[in-house]
Amino acid sequence: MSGLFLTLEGPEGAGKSTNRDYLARQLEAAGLTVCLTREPGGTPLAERIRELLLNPSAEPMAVDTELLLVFAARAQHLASVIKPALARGEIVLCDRFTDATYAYQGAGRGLSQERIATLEQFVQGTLRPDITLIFDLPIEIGLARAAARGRLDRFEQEGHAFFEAVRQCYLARARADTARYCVIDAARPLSDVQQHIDTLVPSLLERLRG
Ligand code: Z5A
Repeated sequence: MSGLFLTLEGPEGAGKSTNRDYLARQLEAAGLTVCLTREPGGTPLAERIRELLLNPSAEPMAVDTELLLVFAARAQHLASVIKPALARGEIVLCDRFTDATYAYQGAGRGLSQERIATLEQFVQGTLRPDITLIFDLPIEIGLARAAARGRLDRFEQEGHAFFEAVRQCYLARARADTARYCVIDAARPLSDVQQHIDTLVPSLLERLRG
């Protein structure tokens, strides 16, 4: 794989999608080919699984079902989009990936990290993101941003403790591997966040070309 795999993570409303698009524009302006994608989803079949995961339904979804659907979508996404793009030497910018599984299904739903790690190994083999940007902010601010958009999805209907556990899981993962993770203060105004992103671009270019 000759490309670079970069993921964007963080709690609700942290600005991942906004800043993924901003970063893509910076990298494309520098002459790189960018593959923009997201999870759950990223392919027609995986987007159908996303609908199952996000849309509230009358039948409560078992936690193991949720976990397996997340990894089923990921297997499809890896095979159809991520691995081919990396093989072409592109930079893949993915809005959420397996860190979200550790945060939401692990810390949020209470599934063991070992069970998630087993599926991670099964679906991904040795493939891991090269770089993960964590957009961190107090959950009240993120939820207010998400709520301003209107109807809440199945995850956004969870309570404060769920989202705090998600946030703390992301921060703990970042502390455990400072080479891969970069934590960005996403509570600041968008222009400040994007200035921070600008400072990361030269090192991303160096890693891709070097
Ligand atoms: N999920 C899971 O459980 N397990 C997994 O393994 C994976 C995912 C991969 C995906 O939903 C859900 O799937 C997610 C976890 C679960 N949970 N939820 N909900 P999603 O993709 O619809 O939602 P999201 O990933 O949480 O993204 P989001 O809520 O759309 O937020 P965002 O992408 O981080 O933010 P945004 O859309 O860029 O910005 C939100 C608003 O804030 C928007 O109006 C912006 O203009 C504004 N914004 C952004 N930055 C700023 C700043 N700095 N200041 C002020 N306003 C800002």
